[in-house]
Amino acid sequence: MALAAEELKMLQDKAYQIRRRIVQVTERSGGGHLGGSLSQTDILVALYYKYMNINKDDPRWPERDRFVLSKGHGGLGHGVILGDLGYVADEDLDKFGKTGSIFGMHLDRHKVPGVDASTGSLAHGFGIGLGFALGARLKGLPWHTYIVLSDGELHEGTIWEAAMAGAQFNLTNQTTFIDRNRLMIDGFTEDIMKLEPLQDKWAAFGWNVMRIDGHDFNQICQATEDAKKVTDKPTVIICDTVKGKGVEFMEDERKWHYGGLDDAMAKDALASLDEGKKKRDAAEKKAS
Ligand SMILES: Cc1ncc(C[n+]2csc(CCOP(=O)(O)OP(=O)(O)O)c2C)c(N)n1
Repeated sequence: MALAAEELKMLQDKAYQIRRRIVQVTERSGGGHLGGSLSQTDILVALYYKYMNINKDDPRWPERDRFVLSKGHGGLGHGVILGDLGYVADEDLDKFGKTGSIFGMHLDRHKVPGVDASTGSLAHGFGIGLGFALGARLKGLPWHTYIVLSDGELHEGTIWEAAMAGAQFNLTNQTTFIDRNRLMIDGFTEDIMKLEPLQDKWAAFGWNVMRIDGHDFNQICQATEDAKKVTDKPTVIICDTVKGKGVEFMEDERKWHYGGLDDAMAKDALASLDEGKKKRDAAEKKAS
């Protein structure tokens, strides 16, 4: 499936705007988890702007699709999307992480409208998300649950306990995405604790596994739709991504897991994002 050109451009432009805002919020707030917020952006944009059945005027609408950012430190990027959709005010976002703000580094479902699960202690969000899926099944309700994991989280045993439960209960009314950016806080996953072959591990735990480029909207959307057609196993989509995606000097750099930006660095980061967009627009023009 190839997305229509207009829709593809809408998603790409949205991801560009979200990444710009991630940089701006970080500059204003003093610091944030930039690398992982930038790597997860395209996955979240596809879900929030194409797939999720939600209502910003009624954030707790009982039948809404559920979203769990199990990699809770990506709350910066998640918060920016909630701001863009109108769940939270711009002024609140600009106080991200500050004392008295509704935004801590990890989003709190009791403070930030639109957040279904408070996460941050890695790996626990996965079980919460699978619980939402099981809850929908038991109650006969239609919501679909979307869960986003980081690769670093997969080092936690809790993930694999939950994975077994997901297969046991055949939770096909959820889709799990892994932001496979290969980097953690202190280095590459494969240097610290090997995860590959990751597809084989998930398959052995009874899951339907797909592996895609997590920055290619055609692939993200195709996989999201294919996942819903699978009825005999729960699906996990391993998304190969780049930590710091879009800001050249942050890409694949461990030190940008968390950081602050002064005025000059923020300008450089925005210029890098603008340059990427210019190149993409030029390539699109040439192709059309
Ligand atoms: C249970 C738990 N242990 C440790 C941490 C501290 N911590 C925050 S982020 C992180 C690793 C981040 O790497 P990864 O999970 O791969 O995230 P990404 O690269 O997507 O940002 C760690 C260890 C935590 N939040 N929770």
